[in-house]
Amino acid sequence: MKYSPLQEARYQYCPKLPSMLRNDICSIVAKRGTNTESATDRDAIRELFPNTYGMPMITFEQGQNTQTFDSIHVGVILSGGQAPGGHNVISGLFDALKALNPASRLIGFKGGPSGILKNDTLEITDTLISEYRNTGGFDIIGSGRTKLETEQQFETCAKVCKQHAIDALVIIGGDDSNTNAAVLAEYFLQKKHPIRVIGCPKTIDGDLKNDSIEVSFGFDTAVKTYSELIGNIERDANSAKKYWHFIKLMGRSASHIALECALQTQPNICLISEEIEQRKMSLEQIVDMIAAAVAKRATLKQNFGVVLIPEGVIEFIPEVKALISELNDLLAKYHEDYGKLIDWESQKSFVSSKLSSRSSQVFSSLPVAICQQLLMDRDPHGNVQVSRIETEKLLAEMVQAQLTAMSTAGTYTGSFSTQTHFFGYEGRCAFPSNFDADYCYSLGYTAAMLIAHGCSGYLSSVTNLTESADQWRSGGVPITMMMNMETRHGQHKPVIKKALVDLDGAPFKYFASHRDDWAVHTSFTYPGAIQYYGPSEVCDRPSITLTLERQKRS
Ligand code: FBP
Repeated sequence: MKYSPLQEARYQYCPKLPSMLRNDICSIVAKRGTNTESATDRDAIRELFPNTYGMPMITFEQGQNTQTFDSIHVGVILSGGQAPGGHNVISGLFDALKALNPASRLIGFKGGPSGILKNDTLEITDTLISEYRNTGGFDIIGSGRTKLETEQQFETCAKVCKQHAIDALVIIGGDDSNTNAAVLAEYFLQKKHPIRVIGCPKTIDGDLKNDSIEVSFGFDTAVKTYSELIGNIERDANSAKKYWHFIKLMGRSASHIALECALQTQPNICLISEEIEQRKMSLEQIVDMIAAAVAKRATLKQNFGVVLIPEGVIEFIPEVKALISELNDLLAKYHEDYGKLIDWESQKSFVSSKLSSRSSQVFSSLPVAICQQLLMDRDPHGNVQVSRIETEKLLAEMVQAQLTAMSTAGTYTGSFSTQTHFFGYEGRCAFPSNFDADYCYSLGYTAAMLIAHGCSGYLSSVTNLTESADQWRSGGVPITMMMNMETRHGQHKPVIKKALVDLDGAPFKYFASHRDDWAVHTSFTYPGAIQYYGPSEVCDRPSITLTLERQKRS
């Protein structure tokens, strides 16, 4: 096969490990801290996780370790959406397992969690992994969104692991997949299945973070990829001076991606869903706010600009949130009846007749395409697939209508033409930035160390990430420590708390203190492409969000 020159060059890249992990693997000791507690709902979570609740934090340190490591058989699963760096988690895991004992084996389950249920495997060998080092994507074994959550599934997992003599499973996933990893670890201990379970924090959305997990992997590369594209669009807008660009950005519920891209590119407007919810802003108010900025720039003869829109914003607008919640119930309850309706008119009147009068009003005020997108199939967690809702088009159309009204009223004179974009899939499989390549390799390496030291129910953790990689710290965080109880599908369940944008946090505050200026005066910045070679301050820099968050703490 012929590879691109960059791919060839990236094969040669040696990911940086924390200096402590570069020691002879047998001279690393696991230091156990004091016992931990979950953030909230302690009694309920302790009761659900009698074997794994309260375990101590683990930190790897250099020390005298006379232990010899037996060969270990590990199974690995990639779960959920792609995120740059997944292949490096697997390479770090592979290299550490071989360093611990060359007879160790790594078995990949293909196509995500369903791979273990179907016993669909692929052994990771030196030759295979060498094709994937430092590359984007999850194509080495594939990924999927099947949830491992029932006792029957857990028993199948145990059976399949036994068949392959697997001692430990590594689940690379987001908050839901790692919640399931914790439940599986607890189940295996309760049933005395000798299989350890370790999680790795993945998602471009950046919403799996807390005091012990500074960032999920993939976020860094994804935001840098989108920021390059946004910067290019800003430069085009500033050159042609004729379009307002409405850009929707992936990220599911949280606005971390939109916020980071705003910090990197200084657009005229960036909506932050968490703020919209807090301020209870209606769709009309959001449209008014954007139209006011457009009108203000028109007075300066700047009939162009850039608006960033987090993909989940629609769910944070109170009246649409209420509508979505009613639609969720309605589609669950009348699934069969609704499925029999074939044309839009009958679907629309069926849905409208079942909604409350307020939601019915909101539903009929939305363009047909948006109504249809709101009615599409839910994801396996029962959520609306926000990546499929064209909020960027909705807002562009509504702002256009508002400006027409303002023009008639004589409060706006300008020209308004729009272009709409959605950036999401473009960033999920990019070549990982040096930061993600190093971070992921270290996470995989750490996962192997946790397994070798007998841990189960832990999330691999690498911290101190705003320092150079040699100063990073490596260890494990008990997953139960990150949990709280939430109602999901009408049931009270333990889940890892999703981290939304903190409106009191340094990244949002920085953005909020500059946005009024950015809205009116063209202040675009052009980050350019991710740099893989060159000075460290250009190639290894972490995201602005991470830097601002950590500055506050240090
Ligand atoms: P994960 O939470 O599994 O990491 O996936 C994140 C994400 O990229 C979201 O930002 C997006 O809304 C969703 O996946 C899209 O899902 P799909 O790949 O199924 O279209």
